[in-house]
Amino acid sequence: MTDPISSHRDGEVLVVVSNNPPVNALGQAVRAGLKREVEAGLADDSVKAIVIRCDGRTFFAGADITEFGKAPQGPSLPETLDAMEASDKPVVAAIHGTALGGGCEVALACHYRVAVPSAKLGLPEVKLGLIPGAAGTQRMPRLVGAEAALPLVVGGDPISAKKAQSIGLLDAIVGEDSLEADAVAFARSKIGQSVPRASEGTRNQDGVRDPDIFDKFRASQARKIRGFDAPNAAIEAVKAAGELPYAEGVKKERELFGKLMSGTQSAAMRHYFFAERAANKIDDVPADTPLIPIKRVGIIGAGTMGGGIGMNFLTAGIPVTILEMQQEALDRGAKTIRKNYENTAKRGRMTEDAVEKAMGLLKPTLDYSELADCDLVIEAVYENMDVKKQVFAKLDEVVKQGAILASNTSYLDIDEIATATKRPGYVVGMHFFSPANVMKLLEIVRGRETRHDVLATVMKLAKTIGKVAAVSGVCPGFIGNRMLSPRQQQANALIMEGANYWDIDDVLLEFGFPMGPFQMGDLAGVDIGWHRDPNRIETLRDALCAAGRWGQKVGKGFYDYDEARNRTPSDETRQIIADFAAKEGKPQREISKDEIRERLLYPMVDEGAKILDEKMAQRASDIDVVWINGYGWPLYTGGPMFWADTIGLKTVVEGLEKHGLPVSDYLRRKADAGERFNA
Ligand code: T1G
Repeated sequence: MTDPISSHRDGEVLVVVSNNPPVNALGQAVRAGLKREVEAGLADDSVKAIVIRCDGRTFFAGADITEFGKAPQGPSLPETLDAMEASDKPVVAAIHGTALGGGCEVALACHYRVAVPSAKLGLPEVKLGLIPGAAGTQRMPRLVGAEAALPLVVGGDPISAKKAQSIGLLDAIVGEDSLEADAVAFARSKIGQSVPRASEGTRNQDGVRDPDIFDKFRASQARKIRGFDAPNAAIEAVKAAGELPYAEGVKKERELFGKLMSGTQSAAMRHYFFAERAANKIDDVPADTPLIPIKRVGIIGAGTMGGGIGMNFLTAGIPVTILEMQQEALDRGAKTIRKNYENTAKRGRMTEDAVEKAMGLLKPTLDYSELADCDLVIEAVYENMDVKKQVFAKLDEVVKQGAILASNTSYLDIDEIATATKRPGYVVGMHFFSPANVMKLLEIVRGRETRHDVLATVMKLAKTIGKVAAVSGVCPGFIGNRMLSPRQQQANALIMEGANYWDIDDVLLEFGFPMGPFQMGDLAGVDIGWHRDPNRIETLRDALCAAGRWGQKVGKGFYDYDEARNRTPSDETRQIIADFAAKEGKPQREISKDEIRERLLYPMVDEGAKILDEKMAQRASDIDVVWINGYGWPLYTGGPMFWADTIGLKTVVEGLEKHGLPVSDYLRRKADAGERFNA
C-alpha cells in the first residue's frame, strides 16, 4: 500500500500532504505518516513553518470509523497533535471540503487555520454516539468560547467557513483554487512570531463567568437529545474545559470518550453510519450503470402527498409539472406548496428569493399532454388499484418513451400496476412518507421487470432530493408498513386483554419512539376509513367514533386533549374498551410493561426476518434504515434488526414463544446457529 502521507518544500515552508481516498480518514497509516513528516519538519532547522493539507475531495474527515471496536494501533492522534502544537514553528491547517471530527481536531492543534470559502468544519462525533477524543472538547471552547463551542460539540452539525471565521475558528478564508499557495504565504507571514495555541486559549472563561449557559443549552436541546448519552457527555466535557486545567480536561474527555466507545449506543450509531451508506447500493446493479437524465418531473395529484413530493424536486431546482383533475384542487395544491415554503422562510430556514425560485419551477396543469416531456412521473392518487391502473395506462400513452413511471403507493402491487403499461421495465415504486417534503425515508419498490438504469437513477435521485433510500421487493406493505402491522395487531390485542392503552404508548416512548400507536391514531384521526354509521359497532374504532372520539382534531380520541394538545387518558375511552372487550368475551388481566414491549417489538423483528428470507430487502441494515428514517425507531439502538442482534436472537425467539406468538423459520435458524442479522 502506498504511503498516504508525503511532503514537499516551498522554500522554508514544509507542506505535508495526505492522500487517503475517499475522505482522508485518519487511519493508522495516515497517523503514522503525519507523525513522521511533522516530527521531521520540526527537527529540521531549515524548515521555518509547516502547512498541512489534503489531496482529493476533502481535508481529514475524521478518525477512520472502520477501525473502531478493533484493537487500537499506534501512533495515537493526540501524541502527534500535542507535538505539533508545542512547536514554535507556525503550523497552518489548509482546509477544503469537510474538516470533521479528528480532522477538525488536527486543525485545532495547528496554530492557524485557513480554508477555501466552500469548506465546512465540525465535530460530528455525537452522531456516532461519541464525543471528540483528540482534545476537541478542550481546545475548541478555549479557542472560540464555551457558548460557541456547545452547538458544535453537542449538535455535531458542521458550519461554513464564513461562520467558522466569525467565531474565531478560522484565521483566514483564502482562494477557492489557490489553497496551498495562499496557505504557504500565510505561514510565511507568521515566521518569527510567537504562535497562538488553542490549548492556552482563554475564551472559555465565558462558561466560567456564566455557568448557567450549560444547563440553558441542555434545556434548549432537551427534545433533540432525549435518550442519547453522547450529547450530555459532550456538555460535561465542554463544561470541564472551564473548570479544569487543560491536561486534566483532556483526561476527563478521554474518560467520557472511552465510556461511550464501549457502550451500546455508539455501536448502534456506527452501525447506522455504514447502514445508511450501504442502503444506496443495489447488489446486482453495477455502480457504473448509466443513469437516465432527470430534467423535469411530473406529479399526478396535488393533494398532501403530491404537493409534498413535488416540493422535494422544486427545492432541488428540478422543474415540476403537477396535474389535477379539477381547477379548484389544483389551485389548492399550489397554494399549499407556497404556504409551506413561506412558513419555512418565516422560520429563517429559506430566503424569500429561494421561495420564489422554487415556485417559479412549478407548472400546474389539468392536461395530461403537458406531461409528455417529463423524464419521471410520480403518481400520488387515491390508493385504489383500478384508479392507479387507469392513471398508468394514460401515462403510458402520453409520456415520452424512456421516461420513468413511478407510483407512491404505500402497499399496492407494483407489478400489477405495471401491467397497465407496455413499459413495465420503466415502472417502479417511490414510496414517500408524510409529510413528504420533510420525512427522510424513500422506499424504492423494485418490480419484477424494473430495469437496472431505472433503479440506479431513482436511487441517485433520492440523494439529490435529500432522502435516505432503501430498496424493497413487491410485497404487501413493502418493508416499513409490513413490519408495522404486527405491532399494531399486538397493540390492539393487548388492550382487549386488559392492558392500558396509555401504558402501551409509554412503553414505546420509554423505548425512544417519538409517539405510541394510540397517540398516532389520535393524530392521524380515529375516524380515518370509518363508515360513519354510529349504530354499526364492529370494531373498537367504530365504538370510539360512535362516541364522537375522532381524535386530536376534535379534542378527544383515545385521549382527551387540552388547548395545548396535552393528552390525558380518558375514563370514557377506558369504559368503551372494557365494554367492547366484554362484548367480544375477552377475559381481562394485569399486563406488565415488559410483556407489552416484547409483544410489540419481537413480532416486528420476526416479520423483518421473513422479509429477509423472502429477499424483499437486500440486507438487514436496510430494514434498520427504513425504520429509523420512516417510523421513528430510536437511532441509538441501531434499528429493529441491529437491536435484535444486540439483545440476542435467542432472546427474541424465547420471548415470542413465551407469549405464544409464531416464530419464522429464518429467525429460528439464525438464533439456533447463534448468528446475527447484521454481519
Ligand atoms: N471513516 C471511514 N470511512 C469513512 C469515513 C470515516 N470517518 N467517512 C466517510 N467514510 C466512507 C464512507 O463509508 C463511504 O464509503 C465513503 O467514505 C464516502 O462517504 C478522534 C473519534 C465526509 C461528509 O463522523 O460525514 O473523528 O460507502 O458516502 O456523502 O475525535 O462521509 O463509498 O464504501 O458519506 O460525500 C468523525 C463521517 C469520526 C464524518 C462525506 N467524522 N463522514 O460525505 O460521502 S469520529 C465523521 C461523513 C472522530 C475523533 C473522533 C461523510 C462526509 P463507501 P459518503 P459524502
